[in-house]
Amino acid sequence: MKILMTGFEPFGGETMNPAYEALKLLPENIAGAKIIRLQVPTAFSRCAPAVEEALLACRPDAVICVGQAGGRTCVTVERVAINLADAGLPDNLGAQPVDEPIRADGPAAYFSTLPVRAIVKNIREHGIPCQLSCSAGTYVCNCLMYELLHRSALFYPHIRAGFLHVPFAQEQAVDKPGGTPSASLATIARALELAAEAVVKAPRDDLQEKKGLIC
Ligand code: PCA
Repeated sequence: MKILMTGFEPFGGETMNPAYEALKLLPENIAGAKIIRLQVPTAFSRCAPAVEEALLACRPDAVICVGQAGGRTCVTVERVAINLADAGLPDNLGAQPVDEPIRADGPAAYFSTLPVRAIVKNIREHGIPCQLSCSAGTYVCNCLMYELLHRSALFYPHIRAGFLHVPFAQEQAVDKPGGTPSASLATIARALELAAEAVVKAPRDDLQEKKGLIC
């Protein structure tokens, strides 16, 4: 089994993105699965093509995309991506869509095809806080999740795909107001490792297949 794990470039004035920094700490092999890492541009127009290029080159069985959600208190597993781009700040190429559909002809939303509950359970059972999330936001992460699920629904239905958000790394919180939530890169990396392990071990019984929940 092969798992493609992606993390974004730094954005919004940050000098690091904990998503990709944590991925760099992961082993090459998790629970027997080969891990392929990819850094993705934090740009609405570039993120999905970059991941699709890697899909075609690596032919993974699953894709776990990861992004920074500054302000969140723990690792969160996203359940749904929505067909909306609404950026509170410009992306790394200066694009700042407002109230735009990601795909004018696309459905309103896609559910993650990763075993989201099994991921949360595995991370929590190893002593790391983790929660399900019902919103990946409306910025570049949601765009990548939506585009990935759209493309996989149409062209790569055998690939399980979804998204995790991670909090700021401790290094990023040093210069922010007291109380800004953060986690160590080692903890974030361990959570991502446990997420990959859950994907390897969980049977393929995701929401879409069980309940036909493609909206
Ligand atoms: N987080 C942003 C985009 C890139 C990233 O790591 C987001 O949540 O949309």
